[in-house]
Amino acid sequence: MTSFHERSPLRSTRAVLLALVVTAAVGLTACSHAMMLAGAGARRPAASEFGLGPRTSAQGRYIATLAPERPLRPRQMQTVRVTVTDDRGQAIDGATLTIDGGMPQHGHGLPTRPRVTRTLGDGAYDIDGVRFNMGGWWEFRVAIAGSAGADIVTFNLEL
Ligand SMILES: [Cu+2]
Repeated sequence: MTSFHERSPLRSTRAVLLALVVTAAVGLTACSHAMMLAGAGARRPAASEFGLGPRTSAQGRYIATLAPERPLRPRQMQTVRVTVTDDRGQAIDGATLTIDGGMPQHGHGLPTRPRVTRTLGDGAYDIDGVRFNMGGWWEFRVAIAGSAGADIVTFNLEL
Protein backbone atom coordinates (compact mmCIF):
# COMPACT_ATOMS: atom_id res chain seq x y z
CA MET A 1 0.00 0.00 0.00
CA THR A 2 1.33 3.43 -0.91
CA SER A 3 1.02 6.17 1.63
CA PHE A 4 0.31 9.78 0.85
CA HIS A 5 3.83 10.68 1.88
CA GLU A 6 5.36 8.36 -0.71
CA ARG A 7 3.20 9.57 -3.59
CA SER A 8 3.38 13.25 -2.88
CA PRO A 9 6.95 13.89 -4.13
CA LEU A 10 6.13 12.13 -7.40
CA ARG A 11 3.12 14.35 -7.92
CA SER A 12 5.10 17.49 -7.34
CA THR A 13 7.80 16.25 -9.75
CA ARG A 14 5.14 15.77 -12.40
CA ALA A 15 3.78 19.24 -11.73
CA VAL A 16 7.27 20.73 -12.15
CA LEU A 17 7.82 18.82 -15.39
CA LEU A 18 4.48 19.99 -16.72
CA ALA A 19 5.36 23.58 -15.83
CA LEU A 20 8.70 23.22 -17.66
CA VAL A 21 7.02 21.84 -20.77
CA VAL A 22 4.48 24.66 -20.78
CA THR A 23 7.24 27.25 -20.30
CA ALA A 24 9.26 25.75 -23.16
CA ALA A 25 6.23 25.77 -25.44
CA VAL A 26 5.52 29.43 -24.66
CA GLY A 27 9.18 30.25 -25.24
CA LEU A 28 9.00 28.81 -28.75
CA THR A 29 6.32 31.26 -29.83
CA ALA A 30 7.42 34.46 -31.52
CA CYS A 31 7.47 36.46 -28.36
CA SER A 32 6.33 35.36 -24.93
CA HIS A 33 4.81 37.60 -22.35
CA ALA A 34 7.78 36.92 -20.05
CA MET A 35 10.18 38.14 -22.74
CA MET A 36 8.16 41.30 -23.21
CA LEU A 37 8.28 41.96 -19.47
CA ALA A 38 12.02 41.26 -19.39
CA GLY A 39 12.73 43.91 -21.98
CA ALA A 40 10.04 46.38 -21.01
CA GLY A 41 12.64 48.86 -19.77
CA ALA A 42 14.19 49.41 -23.23
CA ARG A 43 13.43 52.93 -24.35
CA ARG A 44 12.09 53.34 -27.85
CA PRO A 45 14.15 55.93 -29.74
CA ALA A 46 12.64 59.13 -31.13
CA ALA A 47 10.88 58.92 -34.48
CA SER A 48 13.83 60.72 -36.11
CA GLU A 49 16.04 57.73 -35.22
CA PHE A 50 13.94 55.35 -37.33
CA GLY A 51 14.25 54.51 -40.98
CA LEU A 52 16.43 53.03 -43.69
CA GLY A 53 19.05 55.75 -43.53
CA PRO A 54 21.45 57.21 -44.50
CA ARG A 55 22.62 56.40 -40.99
CA THR A 56 26.01 57.17 -39.42
CA SER A 57 27.93 54.47 -37.55
CA ALA A 58 28.49 54.66 -33.79
CA GLN A 59 31.98 56.16 -34.15
CA GLY A 60 31.28 58.14 -37.30
CA ARG A 61 33.52 56.09 -39.62
CA TYR A 62 30.82 55.01 -42.06
CA ILE A 63 27.43 55.95 -43.42
CA ALA A 64 25.07 53.14 -44.43
CA THR A 65 21.74 53.08 -46.23
CA LEU A 66 19.33 50.16 -46.50
CA ALA A 67 17.31 49.42 -49.64
CA PRO A 68 14.98 46.41 -49.21
CA GLU A 69 13.84 44.81 -52.44
CA ARG A 70 10.26 45.25 -51.22
CA PRO A 71 8.88 47.30 -48.30
CA LEU A 72 9.77 45.52 -45.06
CA ARG A 73 6.89 43.54 -43.60
CA PRO A 74 6.70 40.96 -40.83
CA ARG A 75 7.10 37.27 -41.70
CA GLN A 76 8.57 37.76 -45.17
CA MET A 77 12.00 36.51 -46.17
CA GLN A 78 13.78 38.99 -48.33
CA THR A 79 16.98 40.57 -49.55
CA VAL A 80 18.10 43.97 -48.31
CA ARG A 81 20.75 45.93 -50.15
CA VAL A 82 23.04 48.05 -48.00
CA THR A 83 25.25 50.78 -49.38
CA VAL A 84 28.30 51.81 -47.34
CA THR A 85 30.40 54.94 -47.69
CA ASP A 86 33.01 56.59 -45.53
CA ASP A 87 32.24 59.81 -43.68
CA ARG A 88 32.92 61.84 -46.86
CA GLY A 89 30.61 59.77 -49.06
CA GLN A 90 33.29 57.63 -50.77
CA ALA A 91 32.06 54.10 -51.50
CA ILE A 92 33.53 51.40 -49.25
CA ASP A 93 34.15 48.15 -51.12
CA GLY A 94 35.79 45.02 -49.78
CA ALA A 95 34.37 45.43 -46.27
CA THR A 96 33.19 42.53 -44.14
CA LEU A 97 29.63 43.08 -42.94
CA THR A 98 28.11 41.17 -40.05
CA ILE A 99 24.40 41.42 -39.41
CA ASP A 100 22.76 41.27 -36.01
CA GLY A 101 19.62 42.63 -34.44
CA GLY A 102 16.51 42.00 -32.43
CA MET A 103 13.69 43.58 -30.49
CA PRO A 104 15.09 45.46 -27.48
CA GLN A 105 11.72 45.59 -25.74
CA HIS A 106 11.17 41.85 -26.10
CA GLY A 107 14.65 40.56 -25.34
CA HIS A 108 14.99 38.42 -28.48
CA GLY A 109 17.18 38.51 -31.55
CA LEU A 110 16.58 38.02 -35.24
CA PRO A 111 14.86 34.74 -36.16
CA THR A 112 17.29 34.18 -39.05
CA ARG A 113 20.99 34.74 -39.65
CA PRO A 114 21.16 37.26 -42.49
CA ARG A 115 24.45 37.51 -44.33
CA VAL A 116 26.02 39.22 -47.30
CA THR A 117 25.85 36.98 -50.34
CA ARG A 118 26.80 39.43 -53.12
CA THR A 119 29.10 42.40 -53.34
CA LEU A 120 27.99 44.71 -56.13
CA GLY A 121 30.65 47.40 -56.16
CA ASP A 122 30.16 51.12 -55.47
CA GLY A 123 29.81 50.22 -51.80
CA ALA A 124 26.73 48.05 -52.32
CA TYR A 125 26.19 44.64 -50.73
CA ASP A 126 23.17 42.33 -50.80
CA ILE A 127 22.09 40.83 -47.49
CA ASP A 128 20.06 37.64 -47.91
CA GLY A 129 17.86 35.92 -45.35
CA VAL A 130 16.36 38.98 -43.71
CA ARG A 131 13.15 38.17 -41.90
CA PHE A 132 11.29 39.80 -39.01
CA ASN A 133 8.88 37.44 -37.30
CA MET A 134 6.59 40.04 -35.76
CA GLY A 135 5.58 43.69 -35.95
CA GLY A 136 7.06 46.38 -33.72
CA TRP A 137 10.39 48.11 -33.08
CA TRP A 138 13.39 46.19 -34.38
CA GLU A 139 17.07 47.01 -34.27
CA PHE A 140 18.98 45.95 -37.39
CA ARG A 141 22.72 46.24 -36.83
CA VAL A 142 25.37 46.17 -39.52
CA ALA A 143 28.90 45.74 -38.18
CA ILE A 144 31.41 46.99 -40.75
CA ALA A 145 35.06 45.99 -40.87
CA GLY A 146 36.57 47.95 -43.73
CA SER A 147 39.30 50.31 -44.84
CA ALA A 148 38.18 52.97 -42.35
CA GLY A 149 38.29 50.50 -39.42
CA ALA A 150 35.63 48.67 -37.47
CA ASP A 151 32.34 50.32 -36.62
CA ILE A 152 28.66 49.52 -36.38
CA VAL A 153 25.52 51.10 -37.78
CA THR A 154 22.26 50.52 -35.91
CA PHE A 155 19.02 50.99 -37.82
CA ASN A 156 15.74 51.28 -35.95
CA LEU A 157 12.93 49.80 -37.97
CA GLU A 158 9.20 49.85 -37.37
CA LEU A 159 7.40 46.89 -38.88
CU1 LIG B 1 9.27 40.46 -30.28
